[in-house]
Amino acid sequence: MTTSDTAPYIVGITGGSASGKTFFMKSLIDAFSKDEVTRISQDNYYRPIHEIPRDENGVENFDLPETIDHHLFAEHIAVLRAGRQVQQKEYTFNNPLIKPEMLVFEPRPIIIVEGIFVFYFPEISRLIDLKIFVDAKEHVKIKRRIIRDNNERGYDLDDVLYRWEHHVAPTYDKFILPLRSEADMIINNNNRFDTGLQVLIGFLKGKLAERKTS
Ligand code: UZR
Ligand code: MG
Repeated sequence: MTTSDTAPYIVGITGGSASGKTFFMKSLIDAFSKDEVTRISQDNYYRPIHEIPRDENGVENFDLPETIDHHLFAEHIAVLRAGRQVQQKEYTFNNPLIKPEMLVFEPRPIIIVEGIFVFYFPEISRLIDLKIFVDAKEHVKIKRRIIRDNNERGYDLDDVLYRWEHHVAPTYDKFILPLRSEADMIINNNNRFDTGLQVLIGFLKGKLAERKTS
């Protein structure tokens, strides 16, 4: 048996903001037992708010690659792949009502890495074994984003629309969409992704079975 037979299998999930990456990832994880999968999200690697660049109107732009501490993110993925645990403080989207927890990521046979820039940073992209792009139409994404940002992240409608036009959409065109062609699999998520999800679950179960017999 070589080391690569037992190294964790790294699945990278990307796609535009509010395309449903996190929900897809959670649905995928639900198909496995706890000791089989670990998820590690780019969200927890945002730099502190005072380091986030501001646009010409003085609004923080969280949609630039430099907002992410990608060296640390890549290092943590590599450590997991090497079979060791990592710890990282939870990112609470600058919501003062939430107290961040210390997250503990265990090395497990499948590691899911998720975020808008996981294909973009070469240091991260080269660690990914299977690349998945979650795709959705613009109007579907913006609707989801309005609902989510209001409910979970505490932004009002004007704020969401401003960020969409000035930050989210330009980033999608510049840094995310051009990498869709690198994906091994595209999951269309305009209303449901069940079939794509089942295909992926079957593939990953096969990978786990191979490990057990090798
Ligand atoms: P997903 N983001 C926030 O809304 N607040 C923060 O403190 C940090 C990030 C947003 C970010 C990006 N842009 O579009 C989105 N803004 O999180 C990425 N504004 O997360 O892929 O789950 O949509
Ligand atoms: Mg998300």
